[in-house]
Amino acid sequence: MPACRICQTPFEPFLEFGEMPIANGFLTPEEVEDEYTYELSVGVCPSCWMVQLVDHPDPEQMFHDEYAYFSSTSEGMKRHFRGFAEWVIGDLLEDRQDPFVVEIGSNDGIMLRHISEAGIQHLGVEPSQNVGEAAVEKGVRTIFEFFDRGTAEEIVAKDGPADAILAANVIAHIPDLTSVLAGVETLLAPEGRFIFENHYLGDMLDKTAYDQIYSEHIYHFSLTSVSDLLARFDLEVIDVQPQPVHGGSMRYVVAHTGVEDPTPAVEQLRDRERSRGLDEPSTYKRFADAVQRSRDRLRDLLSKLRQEDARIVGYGATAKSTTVLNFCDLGTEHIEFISDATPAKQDKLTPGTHIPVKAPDSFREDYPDYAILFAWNHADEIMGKETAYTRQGGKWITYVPQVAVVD
Ligand code: DWN
Ligand code: SAH
Repeated sequence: MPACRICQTPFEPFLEFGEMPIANGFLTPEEVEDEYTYELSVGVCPSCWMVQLVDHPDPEQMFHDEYAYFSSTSEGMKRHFRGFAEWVIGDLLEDRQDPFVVEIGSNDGIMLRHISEAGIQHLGVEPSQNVGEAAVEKGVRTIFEFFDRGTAEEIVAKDGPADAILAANVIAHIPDLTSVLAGVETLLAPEGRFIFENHYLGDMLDKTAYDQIYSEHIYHFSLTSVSDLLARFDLEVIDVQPQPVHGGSMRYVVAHTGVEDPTPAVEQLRDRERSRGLDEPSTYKRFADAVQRSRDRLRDLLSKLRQEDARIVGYGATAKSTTVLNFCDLGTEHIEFISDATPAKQDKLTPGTHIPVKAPDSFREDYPDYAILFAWNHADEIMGKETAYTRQGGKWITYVPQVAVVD
């Protein structure tokens, strides 16, 4: 039986997806033969309630010099991270003399560019060289490393302690959280703040968003599990701020223990998590049943449309779509190609299912009958710019929170 990575309590998986490729492992036809796979399954620890993958690829197999996700591909995310940076500059660092900001997983500089433009001392820690180079071009000071205890010690020795450590959609990606939090404990100034945000477990369960479960998402955080984890260090959550991005995220504001009293929002969320049953195994069983139903409905809908000779394409070659496509066993017999604005994904094949990824021009030149929205978390932005498609009769298919056709 697997054991919890945080507290070593044995647990059983509640959902098994079978063999899966790396979620962002877009590949060329020549690479298909040697494609790497692993068994994707997820469980919840019955002691600290951390939801986690049983098995996962090594971080170096996922984050390297050809990482496919460039954060700045979405205008909505650019706005979100500008707002995040403005809050850090305006509120958090307001009274600090010559502050120093570190971001873990700074990607293409979507957030840190604003800290840099404000003339604030900063450092991005980013192991994926290609996306990190895009940040350097925006004036972001970057080191190409995986953040862990060792990296944190090197940063403190060279640059001193950090007034703010920022991390978006990355802490849940790092298997060895003990090393990460020991690093944060060391690097964070006595009065500093560690602010991280991630997709939120409560939203994932409520929306049956099982596509959030893939190779990079080793953990699915709740306040309950995060609090238990931080209590093992000199760290505690002092505020929680729900965010609408990525289908529902949570921002956790963390300080050294005892530095500041937690806001009432922390206790309120803790109560809500108890009443919504995040610490009850039956909650996860219900989610697993809902996932099976969602898969059957999506498969049935796409098969029916194909029998009617409808043309279906995908929109957004997301990491999330790798789980949906492989778990629902969807290939080119269902989906002709997937449109994506990321050059690094274009003219490649989707992991496992080998559906071609094409530039948005291919979508616009010959509209399909249906477009399945794999980037459902960017629905407003995408539907907003593809109104010509809808006007001429094109329909959207979504599957979160439920399988549906939208005019
Ligand atoms: O946690 C993670 C999040 C932050 O980003 C990472 N592990 C990997 C990645 O996950 P994802 O691929 O599911 O993220 P997105 O933001 O849902 O991906 C959107 C995809 O859709 C990108 O490939 C860009 C593309 N896109 C597009 O083609 N046209 C997006 C928009 C908004 C568009 O208009
Ligand atoms: N923060 C960005 C990027 C999220 S994708 C955003 O929210 O849009 C996850 C990023 O974390 C990738 O760029 C990946 O290379 C990076 N990453 C993965 N493991 C890491 C680690 N141990 N330390 C620092 N960055 C890491």
